[in-house]
Amino acid sequence: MSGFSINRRWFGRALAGAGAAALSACDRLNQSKPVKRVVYSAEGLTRRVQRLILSPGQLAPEYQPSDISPLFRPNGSIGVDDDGYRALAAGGFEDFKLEVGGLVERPLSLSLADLRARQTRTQITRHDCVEGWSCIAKWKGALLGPLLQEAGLKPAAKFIVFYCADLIDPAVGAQYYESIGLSDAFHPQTLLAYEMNDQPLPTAHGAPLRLRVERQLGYKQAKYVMRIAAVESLAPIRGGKGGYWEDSTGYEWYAGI
Ligand SMILES: Nc1nc2c(c(=O)[nH]1)N[C@H]1C(S)=C(S)[C@@H](COP(=O)(O)O)O[C@H]1N2
Ligand SMILES: [Mo]
Repeated sequence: MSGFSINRRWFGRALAGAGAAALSACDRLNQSKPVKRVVYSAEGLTRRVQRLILSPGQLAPEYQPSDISPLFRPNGSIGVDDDGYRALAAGGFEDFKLEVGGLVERPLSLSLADLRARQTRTQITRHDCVEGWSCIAKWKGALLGPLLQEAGLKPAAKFIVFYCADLIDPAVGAQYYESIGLSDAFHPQTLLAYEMNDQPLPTAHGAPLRLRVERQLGYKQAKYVMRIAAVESLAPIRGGKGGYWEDSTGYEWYAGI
């Protein structure tokens, strides 16, 4: 699949073939209430991040509860084959801690209760997989930007990396990972979601925590997120292309839709 690149036209064709139902949901597209500005204090934000926050760019369309897909297709890993993860799941993820580190002033270690106590957002959005299907769901989670501000990004930080619990390729022992730039990280619809359709995030969809980065394709929506790191460069990480699929098949790092 090298040389494979995603563009709108290709994606449109793929959808036309495989996702007619999803497209009709798309056609019914009704913009719900406008996205409220995320509350930031000026403190601890670099100039670069301040600019991103002031002009967040395009918002992803949001949908109505009646648009929610009755069956949201799980894709990629649908669970985690790991004793540590199973123990966390057995305890209802009460002992789960999201680690936020790398190029930050104050590393964080946050339980689900801690995340619920931060700035949260609920949104109904469409997930577009590169394989040509789409589903709509309601997501609730902690906004990523304010968490990064709380941790205090160092000026050198340019990317946020998401490390997942699942071994996507047991043959080579590769865990899933993904990364985004700061404009997506501080976008007002970028969440670490712990609820899907008003229920705790199901196992198949990434329990206990997944990324929702709504202007990007499905493979950027990292599930089973355990650790986040702010970094200056993606080059030293794994295959150097910023994500499992980017490294292994040449999917584009910037999967904007
Ligand atoms: N950790 C992890 N995240 C992942 C994947 C995966 O295999 N492992 N698959 C990706 C792909 S290709 C898609 S389309 C979506 C699927 O999300 P869903 O299972 O909620 O439909 O998750 C993405 N995030
Ligand atoms: Mo996907």
